[in-house]
Amino acid sequence: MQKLGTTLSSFIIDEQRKLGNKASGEFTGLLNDITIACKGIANLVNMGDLADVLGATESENSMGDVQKKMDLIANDLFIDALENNGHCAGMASEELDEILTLPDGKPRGSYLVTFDPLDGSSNMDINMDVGAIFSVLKAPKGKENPTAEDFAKPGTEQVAAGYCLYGPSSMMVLTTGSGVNGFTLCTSIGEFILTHPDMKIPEDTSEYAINSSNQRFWEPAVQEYIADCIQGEEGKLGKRYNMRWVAAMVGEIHRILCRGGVFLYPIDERNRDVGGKLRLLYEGNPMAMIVEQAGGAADTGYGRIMEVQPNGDPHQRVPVIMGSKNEVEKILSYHKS
Ligand code: AFP
Repeated sequence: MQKLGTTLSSFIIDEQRKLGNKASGEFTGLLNDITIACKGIANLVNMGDLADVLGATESENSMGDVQKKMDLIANDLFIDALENNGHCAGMASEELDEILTLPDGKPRGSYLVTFDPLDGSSNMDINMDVGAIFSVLKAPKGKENPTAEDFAKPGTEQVAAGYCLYGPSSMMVLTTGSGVNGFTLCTSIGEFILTHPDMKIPEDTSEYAINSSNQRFWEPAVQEYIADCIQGEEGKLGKRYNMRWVAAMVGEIHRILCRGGVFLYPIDERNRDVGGKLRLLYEGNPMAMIVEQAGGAADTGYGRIMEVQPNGDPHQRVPVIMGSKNEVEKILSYHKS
């Protein structure tokens, strides 16, 4: 008998059942909304110039990044999918200055969603990997319009996190707190199908990812670790390392989930005043939850990312060192010494 495989929605329903959750269907519905947004984005990313979605706009986001056409389209698709079905009560997006509450009259749900709708969007114009990252938090009960304060929860309070990688194939990778599973989009039937069950990051690695052009700004700990990696067999780490840089965090973390590695965007002299480069609520925390759930580690260099107490700014930044557990620990030992 021909089989369709396990679809993302049937997987989520089954997982909720196993956890004994008295499913109202709302959480499943919320993840379904996110999935629909990602399918819409995947379709346009895949069409590229044929859909007239390449290139920049004249606007900038709150961080001063020039917004690409596809940044804004992906952001609209997330909002459209999330604001109509009564599963979500508010959103925070890389592309929105402030928290987004729902228009009057729209049903409010029990969840808050933060997202970077198109991570690595400068890769769009060169037909390279991009992705979406999202995190789900519980909404405060009985509050019509959640505020920034309601989003200011440490990563340990996330109820789900995931990313969708738009690469040679589109893949949704998801955790609801009991492991990490990967689903590949079958474009013929328009469904994400379970292809990578129970993803685990190898504990050891000899592959790292860092933007080396920032070397002169790094702290001594990172300078020393990378110098030792470059020394290879002759250095203190005693083995040859390989370096990869996709320039989209989704791509780096996906590679690490598939074959191990470490990804660093550390605090440095250029970004120290703002606290790092990547954003805590929709990049650092969701990726940290995925990496930890897959057996890896995720740290700022000075503590676990998911334990950073947010300051109420939805665009707060955080230093990131994450990936294979033993290698992250090695990097942390450079910070300690
Ligand atoms: P965009 O989403 O603004 O393209 O940024 C991507 C990103 O936040 C992250 O995904 C990359 O790891 C990092 O920036 C790349 O930054 P640089 O190559 O500029 O150092």
